[in-house]
Amino acid sequence: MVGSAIVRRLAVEDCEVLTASRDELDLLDQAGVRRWMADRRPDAVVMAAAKVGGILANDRFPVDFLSENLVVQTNIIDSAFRSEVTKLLFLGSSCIYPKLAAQPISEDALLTGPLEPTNEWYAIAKIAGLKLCQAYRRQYGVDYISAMPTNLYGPGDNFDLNSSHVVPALMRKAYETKRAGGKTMQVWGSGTPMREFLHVDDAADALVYLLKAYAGDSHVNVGSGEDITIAELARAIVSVVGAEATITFDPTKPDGTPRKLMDVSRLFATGWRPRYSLRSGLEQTFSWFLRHIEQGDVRL
Ligand code: GFB
Repeated sequence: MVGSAIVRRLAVEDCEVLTASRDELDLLDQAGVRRWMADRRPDAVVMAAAKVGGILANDRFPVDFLSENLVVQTNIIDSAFRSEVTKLLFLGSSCIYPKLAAQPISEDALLTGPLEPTNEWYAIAKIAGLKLCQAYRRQYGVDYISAMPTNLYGPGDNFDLNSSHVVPALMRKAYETKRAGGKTMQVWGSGTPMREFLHVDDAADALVYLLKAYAGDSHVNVGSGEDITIAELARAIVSVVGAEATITFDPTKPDGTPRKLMDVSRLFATGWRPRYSLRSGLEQTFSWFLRHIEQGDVRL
């Protein structure tokens, strides 16, 4: 989802975009990644590839989230350095911050407290990735930067109910409830956690901006600066989809972090702002979802 959005955004820049599809290159294969990088010799690398998933997948598959991300990111960052890439943008996640960090969470909150247990494996990998970029900068003087996006959603998202994040999951549930003429829609957890959402095309725009304009040691938060409860999000999605469903809550599923609103003042100080409101972003995503169900590339 993020890689495709960055490719769409880079289409209007004066650059040639090199991509590596899953069939073409296994990012877990160190020799393959080194070969790819040495053959292509890019001027800059954006590292959007990662093993990602929603709260349940993170909780159930800790080895995959920790180990695959450590291997993939180390392969790419190390190969980029060996091929004399001087600019690299590493993408992390807002879950790198302590579970109970003061809100909004500034970049300085990193490593000041214990992580949220459902996704600490993924968070540890992402912290290692941003530290590796800092280490390369410190030891070799290369301009490797990191951005920490908030919860992203949009075209190209994963709509599988067991592994997806909350926005695509609830969009699919609302759509299926409406289609079946159902009257209730189930939301995991208590509905009280708060989350900050950013449309992936806004995220891509911010990331390309950072790639062009930012060259600092610290990672930079990328978000919308606003958050809502999961119950409010569920109501917004039900309304966008046009389902007439009452929301019920499943307390057997985890809530995760109670709140993770990021302090985006560093990014906003540059003048950058998202273009989508949450409502317009959900509407855009839902029309993409409907189009792609028709085309058969989103399967329910
Ligand atoms: O999006 P989500 O899976 O990830 O869940 P996190 C956000 C909140 O939505 C949690 C609730 O409180 C979930 O319990 N939720 C309600 C649901 N209904 C659903 C549903 O049907 N599906 C899902 N998936 N959630 C992830 C991390 O945390 O955020 C990753 O696990 C990553 O590591 C990502 O950092 C950005 O926001 O809790």
